[in-house]
Amino acid sequence: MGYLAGKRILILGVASKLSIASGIAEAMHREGAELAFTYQNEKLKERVEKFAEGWGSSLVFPCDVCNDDEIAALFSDLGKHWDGLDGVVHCLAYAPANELDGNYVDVTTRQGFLTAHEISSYSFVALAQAARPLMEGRNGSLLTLSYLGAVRTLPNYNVMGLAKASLEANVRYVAASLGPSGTRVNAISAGPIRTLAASGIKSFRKMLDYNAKQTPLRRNVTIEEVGNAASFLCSDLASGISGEILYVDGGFNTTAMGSLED
Ligand code: NAD
Ligand code: 0WE
Repeated sequence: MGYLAGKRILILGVASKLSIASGIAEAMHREGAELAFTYQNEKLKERVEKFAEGWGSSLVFPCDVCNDDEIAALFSDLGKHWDGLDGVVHCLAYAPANELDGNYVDVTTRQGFLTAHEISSYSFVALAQAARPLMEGRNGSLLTLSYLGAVRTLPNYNVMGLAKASLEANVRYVAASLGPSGTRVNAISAGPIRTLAASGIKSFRKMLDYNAKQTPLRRNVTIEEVGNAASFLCSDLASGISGEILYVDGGFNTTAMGSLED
């Protein structure tokens, strides 16, 4: 029996088979979880429904996290199928493309800053709030995805770095808030992975190559590896872990100079 048998988990952020959310769904399905999914907009609906079917699920709901009504409807509809919820996986982020290309001080705008923080950080506490009634008294957990740009600078990540810093603080505050009712709250800080969100980024290939060379494991991580860590964190095996940022990055964050070889 898998270590997520009997757990009901909602996953937000599947957009393609390359999505980190898809790696998480695959691992959680393997470990016996019952899954539900959301899609951001109508364009993604059928695709997400097809993926969901592959993971044994017909529970697929719309949810653009910018929309309060869609967040409310998501949990009210989910509640018609499930009498409780053991996990929510928040696997989404967005900043307007012009914010992620160029010198930070040159390219940052008020609206870009607000959008990045709204979608990439605020949405996490909004979902925690809306999920609370279904999660009450089940020792469940919330999980989100961060990146090292939250705590170190790198070219072009720009305002997304600030939004991830906010998201990581959000993890700690939501953990403090929901801990007394038994809910754990964590993040995985993943190394760079080629996904749809990454394919829009200039020089991403170069970054992946640099990263692999400078990482203790001398390679990049996969969505399968992130999926396994996510399954662990949402399982009872992680019952003592909350407010944590777990790096799944081959050790990259632990080095100041990874390698002198070229
Ligand atoms: P992805 O493009 O596959 O997924 C991003 C998801 O965000 C998509 O499903 C998209 O629909 C969703 N989204 C964007 N705006 C939304 C909104 N307003 N409402 C609802 N959903 C919205 O890319 P990914 O790389 O799998 O990204 C998932 C998470 O992983 C993000 O938080 C990202 O920051 C994080 N992350 C990615 C990497 C990487 O290198 N790919 C590394 C570390 C962390
Ligand atoms: O968090 C991310 C990517 C998030 C992201 C990606 C896009 C591309 C398309 C947010 N918003 C958008 N907006 C778009 O229009 N990562 C950790 C992957 C990533 O993105 C980078 C990186 C890395 C790594 C951007 C610049 C530099 C490095």
